[in-house]
Order: sequence, then C-alpha cells, then structure tokens
Amino acid sequence: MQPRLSRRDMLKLGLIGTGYVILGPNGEVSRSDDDVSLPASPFTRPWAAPLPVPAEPIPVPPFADCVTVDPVTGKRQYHCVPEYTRFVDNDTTFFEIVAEERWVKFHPDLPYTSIWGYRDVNQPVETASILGPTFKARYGPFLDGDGKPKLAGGVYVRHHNQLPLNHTGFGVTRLTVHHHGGHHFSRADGFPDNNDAFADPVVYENDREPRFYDYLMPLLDPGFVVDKDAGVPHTDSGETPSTLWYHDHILDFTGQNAYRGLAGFFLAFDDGALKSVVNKSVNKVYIIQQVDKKIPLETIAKNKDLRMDALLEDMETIAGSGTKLNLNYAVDEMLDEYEQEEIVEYFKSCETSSLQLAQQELSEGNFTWEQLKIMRIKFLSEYGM
Ligand SMILES: [Cu+2]
Repeated sequence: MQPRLSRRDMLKLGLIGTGYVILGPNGEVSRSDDDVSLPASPFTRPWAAPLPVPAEPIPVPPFADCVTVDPVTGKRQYHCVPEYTRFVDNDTTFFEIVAEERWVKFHPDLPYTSIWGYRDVNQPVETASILGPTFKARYGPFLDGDGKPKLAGGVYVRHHNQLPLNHTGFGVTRLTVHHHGGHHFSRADGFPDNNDAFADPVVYENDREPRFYDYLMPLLDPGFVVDKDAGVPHTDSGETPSTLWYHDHILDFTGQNAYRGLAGFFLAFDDGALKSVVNKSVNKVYIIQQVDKKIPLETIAKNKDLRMDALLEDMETIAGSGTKLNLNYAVDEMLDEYEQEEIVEYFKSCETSSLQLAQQELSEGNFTWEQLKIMRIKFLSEYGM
C-alpha cells in the first residue's frame, strides 16, 4: 500500500493546483491524465535525431492571374483584391503554400503518423518538415527610386487547400490562415467565420469552397492602415512584432486544425539602419542647408515634394545620426516656451521613443504629432540621445 501523502508532500511533488490530482480512498494519489485505459507511450531513444528546423519557403513568380507587368515601365500591377493594390509592386515577394495531409515520423523510433501540414510548393513532400516552412521577411518602410517611403513591398502568399474533401472526425478541412500577431487587413488575416464572404476573384476548384486564397502581409509598422497616404509617419515602430506564427483560424476548429499540424513560423526583421542610410543620402545636405538659412519647413517640404511628416522623419534621421539641426525658428512658431519645456522634460524621463505614448502621457497639453516630432528633433540635436 502506498503511504498517505500530506498536503506538504503534495506541494513538494507539485501536485496541488494542477487540477489533475485524484486522491483514491486509500490515500493513493494519481494524476487524472494518467489514464490507465490508454496505451503507454512507446519508448524512444533520446538524442536520436537533430532538432528539425523547417526550411524557408522559396519565392515564386508573381501570379499571372492577379499581377500583370506593364510592358513599358516593367512595373508590376496588381488587380485582384482592390485593397491590396497599393501594397503590391516589384518589391513584393510571392510564395505559394499547400495545406495537405501527409505522413511523417515524429521520431526515428516511431511509426509514420498522419498530419495536416503546410508545405512550400517548391519542397517535395518526402522532405517537407512537420511544421510549415519558416518565413523570414523584412519590415518596411519600403523606398521608391527617390528614397521616399512607399506602401508597396511586403509578402504575398497564396495558400492552396489540398486536404481530403471527404474528411470526417477531428478537425475540419475548411481553412483560413491567420498570421498571428501581425498587422494586416482582416481580409488577409484569417477571418475566422467565412472567408469567401469577401467578394474575391477566387478560383473554385470544386463546388464546395475556394481551393486557394491569397493573403497579403504589407509588413509595415502598426498604424499604416490608419494613415492611408503615407505608411510611415503616424505609425508606431515601437509596437512592431517580430516573432510571429501562422496557423489555421477557422471558427470553432482553430485548436483542432492547429493541433493537426497547420502551423508555422513567420519571423519578421527590421532593417532600420539600411532605410535611414538611404533616406539620409538623398535629402540630408539639402535639408541642412535650408535649415541653416531658416527657411520655413513648409517651403522645404514643398521644394522637395515631401509631405510635412516625411520631412520631419528625414530630419529626425539626420539629428539621430549626430548632425545638429537648429530648428528653433520653426519650433518657436509651433510651441511656446512652457510647452517646449514640458515636452523636453518628458523626453528626458521617458524610456521609449514612442510618440504615440508621448501623445497619451502628455494628453493635457493636447500636442499634435508634428509638435512632438519637431521637439524630438530639437531634443536629439541638443541632447544627442
Ligand atoms: Cu493565433
């Protein structure tokens, strides 16, 4: 007979608070998930196989049914889902993924098991990993030929559904892919209910549901949708997520479908250094000369065909890289002495460079984004941080 366990023993064993403890009439303790009716897990040798690391998907040519190339300019034009149009051009990378049933070994000592998994179309079934391919992508802002930020770039993924149509049991074969943690159109973010509720030019490969579906990840900082014109200012790079995953998201069956294997990583990197170098080289000298001459910012922006927010972004890059810009002539027109002092004190004490946060925390001052931005530039110029 097993000895009785005291509460103290149980705490030591970590059994209290799990919700899985069964205390038998004899004081025998067992966890309710040790169900004796199930076969024991087979023995597997430790360290028998390397950790599987899913390969990156390989880009495919733009999809001819949705992207045409302008014969004169060579520019890609997208024409399938209207809201995607501004976000797709020659810098967009295309991928093609299938969801399918396949047989895998979780361990060399185990027999083959059927899973549902994502696979890059370029990857043969025999060598496909259990988890879907790992995407690695770069965040924008993407720059046009003149070094100005643009919306287009990002990643465009076509997902094919090749799961068995006659499936019954665990999981459902109606799919919608969610990019977990990203900031995308709801159209491209695994709408859980019914993804052909969107009026899409999808191809129906059978009469039951669309057999492929297009997802666009613009890879811009959160907020780009609010500011429809620019994509860079008014966004919050402090909130940009980087370690993401994608998984099936269909209503009521997300757990079952992800459990069956419909999941993969999506790692997104930012390239701040690269984009600021390009920006700087284009407008830096001009901006410094104009500020020296105390030219009004509106005039500088107009002459360089920049929006005011884009000009301020460039100025911040210049000040941030160590070149002082004496903007007092412009600042004094936008803020009185006390307001300037309040904002400087805030910047001295705050831990992030988020202007959205500054706007919230300085809410009594009712400062605009431009006021805070120009103060950020003054602050960078004077304190060099
Ligand atoms: Cu999720």
